[in-house]
Amino acid sequence: MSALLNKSIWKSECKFVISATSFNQIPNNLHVPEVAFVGRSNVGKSSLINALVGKTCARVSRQPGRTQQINFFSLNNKIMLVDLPGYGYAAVSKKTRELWDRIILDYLKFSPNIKRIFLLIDSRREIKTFDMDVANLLDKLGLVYQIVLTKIDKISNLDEIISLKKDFIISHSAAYPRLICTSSNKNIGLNDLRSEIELLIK
Ligand SMILES: Nc1nc2c(ncn2[C@@H]2O[C@H](COP(=O)(O)OP(=O)(O)OP(=O)(O)O)[C@@H](O)[C@H]2O)c(=O)[nH]1
Ligand SMILES: [Mg+2]
Repeated sequence: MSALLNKSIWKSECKFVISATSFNQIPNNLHVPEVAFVGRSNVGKSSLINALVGKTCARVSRQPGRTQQINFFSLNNKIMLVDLPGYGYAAVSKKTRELWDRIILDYLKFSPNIKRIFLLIDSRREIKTFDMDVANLLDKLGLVYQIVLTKIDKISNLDEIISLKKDFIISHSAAYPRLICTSSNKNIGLNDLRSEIELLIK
């Protein structure tokens, strides 16, 4: 069930603000609440941002490893949607993987404006070691994250999957209790996610 949506935010233009390949390239004067989309390569982070704003802001690809920087997109200067590179993509060099992991971790640890982290999990896949590592780190840092299932148009056993993911949520102290199930392709769960984001805007 979604709360009332403040449609004006979602009707406003989604503006690309900046792309950063390291934490110190991120300007420290943004002062807008941020929501970050984190997850394995190819899980659907960029697609979900595009679906939320109703246009192609973020680059999407069938090949994992599409997003290679942190990209900031602003909605009416009220909220920043932050698209991160994916983790766990084996087909890039160790050096590149380490670079992406570093920028993801630095951003999560040091960004002052993060209001919520959406930890995306492909509904067809189990929660993997990398996801666990991120969740454990966020628990340790006390940063609230919310599990978002992606690509639910691809599955037929949603109830079973929800129940497994709920066990994961219960066992993680910083995991926000509400699970959101989405499909960017079929526009499922987008209003649920939009209303969560709206609650974070002052
Ligand atoms: N069926 C289906 N496919 C999706 C959905 N969301 C994304 N995809 C597909 O999954 C692939 C990866 O999507 P991206 O949005 O680029 O994934 P990403 O997490 O940003 O990937 P990286 O930038 O490489 O980390 C693309 O081929 C998308 O079309 C969805 O809801 N349903
Ligand atoms: Mg991407």
